[in-house]
Formats: sequence, structure tokens, C-alpha cells
Amino acid sequence: MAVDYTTHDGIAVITLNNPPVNGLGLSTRMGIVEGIDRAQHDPAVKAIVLTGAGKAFSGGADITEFNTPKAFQEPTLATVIKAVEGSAKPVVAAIHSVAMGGGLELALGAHYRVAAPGAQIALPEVKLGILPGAGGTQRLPRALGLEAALNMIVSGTPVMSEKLAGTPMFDQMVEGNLLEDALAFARKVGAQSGPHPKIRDRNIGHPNAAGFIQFARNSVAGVAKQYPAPHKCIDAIEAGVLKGFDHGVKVERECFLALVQTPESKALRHAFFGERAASKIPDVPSDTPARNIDKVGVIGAGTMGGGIAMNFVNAGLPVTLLEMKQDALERGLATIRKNYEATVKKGKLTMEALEQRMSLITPTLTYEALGDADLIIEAVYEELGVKEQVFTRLDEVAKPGAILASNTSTLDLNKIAAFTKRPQDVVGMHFFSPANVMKLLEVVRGKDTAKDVLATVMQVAKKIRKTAVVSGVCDGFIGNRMVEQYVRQALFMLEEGALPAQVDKAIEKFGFAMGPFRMSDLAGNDIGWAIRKRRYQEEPHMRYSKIADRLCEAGRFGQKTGGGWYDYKAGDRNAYPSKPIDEMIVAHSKELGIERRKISDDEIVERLVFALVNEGAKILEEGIASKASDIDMVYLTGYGFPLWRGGPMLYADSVGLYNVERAIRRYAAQPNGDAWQIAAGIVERAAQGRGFNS
Ligand code: 3H9
Repeated sequence: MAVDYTTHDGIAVITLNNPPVNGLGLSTRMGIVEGIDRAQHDPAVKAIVLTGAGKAFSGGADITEFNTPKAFQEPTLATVIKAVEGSAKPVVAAIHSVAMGGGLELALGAHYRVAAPGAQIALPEVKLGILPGAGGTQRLPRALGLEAALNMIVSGTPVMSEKLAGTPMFDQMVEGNLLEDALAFARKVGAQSGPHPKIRDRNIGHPNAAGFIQFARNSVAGVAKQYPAPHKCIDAIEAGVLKGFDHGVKVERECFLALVQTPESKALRHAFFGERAASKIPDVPSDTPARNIDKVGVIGAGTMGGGIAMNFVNAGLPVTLLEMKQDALERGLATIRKNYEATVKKGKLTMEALEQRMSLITPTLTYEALGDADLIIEAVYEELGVKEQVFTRLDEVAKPGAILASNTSTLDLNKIAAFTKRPQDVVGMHFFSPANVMKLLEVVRGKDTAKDVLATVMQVAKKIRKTAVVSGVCDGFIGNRMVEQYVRQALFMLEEGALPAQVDKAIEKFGFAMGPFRMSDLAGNDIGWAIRKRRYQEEPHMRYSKIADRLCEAGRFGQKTGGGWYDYKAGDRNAYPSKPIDEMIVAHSKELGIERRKISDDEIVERLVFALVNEGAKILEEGIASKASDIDMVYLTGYGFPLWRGGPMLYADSVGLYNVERAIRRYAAQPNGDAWQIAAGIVERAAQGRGFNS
């Protein structure tokens, strides 16, 4: 049973008991209504306390029920809240830890609320592409006032309970035992004659509600272009403000039902569950004991190593930072300090916290200083010989059981592990630049990596607030292996008739944060050049457009050299189309005897995105990624794929794999078509009418 019912000296206690977060699924909803009815019929009961067991009052509607008939089966949450609000005996919601979404809406339906400090209070539905659908858009403005409530609803950001003390949201803040205090409060109000207060009856009382709502609309229009939910939140709030509670609830319900079906909401829900699913590794049970990580070592104080070190000190973990030369070490430390100073300037960090973080870093020039580290991450030059030197030394100095991690982005982790006598302790931790900012962490599992090492690294990732995704060993792992195919297509399209600005604009309009050419100019075109040179040796059959090599041969490595695919001006990060480079591209096509044609924006988007999808399907087939949502998480958190599209694999599902297959076969029949080897996983799923996520 998802709800417990007990009585305590004249008070009925209805306890939501549906771990992990007391989601308001069908059985929980039924249990609450049963409890309310039971209390009405028991003459000994004078009042009711509604509380949550475990780590939440309630995390809201059970999101796993969305798009299933259960979500709409009575009692719906609206019916539950009606029963609570209509109870002849006063209902007191006793809130701790989390009251979110439908959980908060339920509490707002109670006659009274008592809360422990430190509880997260939120209507976070917009983050799932929906709006509070059980009266939240109507009751919260009546509890907190229009402005505070609208901000909370449109942003979805939690507010700590103690900040809301003294508002009609909470009748009492509790310092001691929540249940005992709630029982005492219930006894007090149970002894009073009704009717008991209902938030729905309160006035909103704003001097210029229509003006404020217009202001909110304008603000939202600027920041939520791709997302319908914030706009609908305002519609529902406005309906209630201007035409009363019942009308507001009706509009809110209509908006909720429409939003839950939108591709944006499906994408955001996919990302919510995808993030949590990524932390689960099929053959590593969740109770696998993790190793203790109290001290971290980082090798290399360059941009990457410095950024990696910052993650750990930000989480309060001391870091020993190793460099080979004193000046490099000092430069690295100075960069870290500069990064923190920039955060202080923005007002997001105090000087005191800056000093405290810097004090957690112990700089060193000797490997021996890493001897007591529990986790050591190398971020040295991307070359196998260099990695060999590092791991051989680490094997000598690291204590038994220390986890030895490589930040390699392309090299064979199994070879790196074999440089040590403890391959079971070696793992890949591929951070993305800037490492202190980017959410993604690819955790690379070698053939010998121990399960407890993986479990530990996944835990550590959570601690440093990264989205960790496990990848098997292959060239480029999940993210870079896929992006290589994407870039290959972008380059072929230059040969065939497109120019960099057109390609970038088309894919940026699709929603990517940055097109491939602007991106490459930012990262440095020489990086891709080095990878291609290696490919020419290792996989001579793999054909590339040589146009990017010509660019590099001309010394145009991107922003850092003042020019790449685009021209750049000093002190200005804007990319300006470059006449000589565009001419070079046209001349290159001519030399190859290619008659340039107009390439449509649709073709650009399809070829780029389906190149990702096709490679992603192969990555799944080979077991490099264990599920499609892992691939989506890599692209959403590390490669600027538009969140509202849910990642390449979910996007492919939304287009339909039948259509994806047809498009790929069409492109495979064009010049440069031999770059397309369609993945069996697309063909099979298309034939079965399935998607990657179904
Ligand atoms: C809503 O309420 C709509 C209504 O307005 C209208 C209805 C008509 N449902 O994040 P964690 C699972 S929409 C189902 O790792 P934490 C989660 O998947 C809802 N499951 O823990 C995970 O499962 P697993 C509005 C849920 O302590 C486990 O709980 N509410 C839900 O770091 C632990 O999650 C929200 O949007 C749910 N609602 O953080 C709140 N919530 O262990 C979304 C969580 O199998 N939730 N799970 O991987 C959160 O923000 C965080 O989970 C929370 C706990 C802060 C609650």
C-alpha cells in the first residue's frame, strides 16, 4: 500500500509511503482519498495530518505514469485535492525535505501547512515541459502573491521552506519533531469550529495584475522561445486572476492536457529520466560497495587539468596537482585563481570561499606526492607514449586500491590500463572543456575495469555534479566517435555546394548551440587535423574531404590564430564569413570536378543529424553505450544538442526510423554517398515499427 493510515489520540495521520519520493501515482492517490473518507467516518478523529515517509513529503505526480491511462484514472490529483479541501475535519499538511509539483499542490489544498526548515518548495513542472495541473497556478498566487508565485511557476526553481515562513503558505515552522508538532497543531485546530480556511478563497490582491502579467509575458518571450510551457503558465495564472479560481482551474487543465502531449515535454521528460538512467549500469548492482574517495590527484595543470581540479575542490575534496615544471605549475594555479576571481566578480563566490578553495589545492612537481590519493586523473598530452610514461609512474607510486583515471578523449583505454599491473583499477574519465563548466563526463569502461571502480566513479561524478555516462572502449567513445561522422558530412557538403555560414546557420536554426564550423574555429582546427592524420594511417579506406586540411595548411586554426573557417577581429568573438576561404572552397570543388549545387537547409540538417543517429545506432549495436538515452544524454550535456528535441536518438524516434532510413538511403545514392553505411539497428527497428527508445 502506498499510503499508511494511523490514528494518534484523536488525530488521523495519512502517511504517503511510495518510495523513492512519494510520487502521487494511482495507488497513492487512492490511498489518500480512502484515508480522508475513513477519517470523516470515525467520530473519534478530530483532525487529519497528511505527511510523507522517507526523503520527501512528495515529489509530485508520478511522472512514469504520464502517457499511460493511469495518469487520468480517478481519483485524479484534482479529485484528491477536492477531497482534502472538502474535508469537514481540518487537514494539516506536514512538510519536510521536498514538496514539489503535485506534492505542493496537494499541500496547498490542505487547510493548514506546517513545515520543517530546509524543505525544497517548488512547482517545477515547466522543467518537464508542462505546467502545474492540479490547481498550482491558482493556489500558489493566492498563497504567496502574484509576483512571487509567477516567478516560482515560470522558473520552476525551488525555494527553501524557511524563506516562506510568515507567508500564508505556512501556518507554522517546526524546529523539533515534525510529526509531534504537526499533531499538536492538528489538535489545536481540531478543537476549533469550522469552516477551516481554504487557499482558493483568498484574494490575490495585486494593484496592477494585468500590467504585471504583460511584463511577465514579455520577459518569458525573450528566454523561452522554444518552450510552450512557460507561456501557458502565464495564460493559466492570468485566467484565474482576471476571471476567478474556477475559470483558472479550467484553463490550467486544458493547458496541462495540451502540454503533456508536446514533443518539448516528451523531450524534457526523456532527459529527466535519461539523466537518472545513465547512472545505472546494467551489470553493476546499485548496492556495489564504493571505494572511499577523500583525496584526489590531478596530473597536468593545463586548461583541462586545472578545470578538472576545480570540480573537486568545489565539492570540498582536496587535490594534489602535479606538473613537470615549476612555471607550468604556477601558470596553472594562476589560471585557476583567475577563473575563481571571475566568479567572485559576478558575485557568485566570496573572496573567503575563493581562498578556501585554493587552499585545498596542493601543488607538486613529484609523483611521490600522489601516493596518498584515492583517485588520480591524468590530463596530459593525448599521445599513447606520453600516457605510457604517466601510467608506468603511477603504478609505482599510487597506493593499492587507488583509482587511476585517464582523461583521454580518443585513445585505447585497454592499452593504457595495460601499462599498469592493475588494469582493474584503471578507468577513463573524459571531461569536456571547460571541465569546470561542462556537465558531461564520459566514464570509459575498459575490459578489466572493476565494477566497484565504476560504481565509485559514478558516485564521485554525482558529487561533482556531472552527468556521467558510461562508454565502452572505441575510438572517440560515444560523443567524439559520433561527431566525427557529423563533421565528415559537414565537410562533404562544402565540397558539394554549401559554405560554412550556411551550414552553421541551418543547424543552429535547428537548435544546436553552435554549428560545426564555428565550433571547430573555437576548439582549434588543428585538433581535427591531428585526428584525421591519424585516420589516414589507421583507416586509409575512410574517405574525408581534404578541404579542412587545406585550411590548416594555410595556418587557419581558428579563433586562436585570428582566422579559420571565418575571419575574426581582435577582441571580438563574432565569426565573419571569410571571402578568401569561401573562394578556396569553391576552387577546391572545381579542382575535384564537382559541379556545385544548391544544398537546402533541410538536407544540411538531415545529413548532420542522421550522421549522428547512424553512428549512434552502431554504438548501441556494439554495446559501447548500453541504452539510447545514454547517447542522448551525451549529446544534450556535452555537444549542445537542443534540449527540447531530447537528443539525436529521441529526435530520430520522433521523425520515425522508417523516414530516417529512407533519407539515409537517399543520401547514400548521392556523390560522397559511400560515407553512409546504414546501421543494421535502424533498418531492423524501422521494419518492426520500433524506435530506439521504445
Ligand atoms: C506534476 O506534479 C504534475 C502535476 O502538477 C499535475 C498532475 C495532474 N515521479 O532525482 P533523484 C524518481 S509533475 C516519478 O535521483 P534526489 C527518480 O526518477 C512532477 N519518479 O533524487 C529517481 O528514480 P530512480 C513534478 C520520480 O534526491 C528517484 O525518484 N515534480 C519523481 O536527487 C530519485 O530521484 C518534479 O518535477 C516523480 N515526480 O532528488 C520533481 N521524482 O531511483 C522531479 C523523482 O529509479 N524530481 N523520481 O532513478 C526531482 O526534482 C528530484 O527527483 C527530487 C529528489 C528533488 C524530488
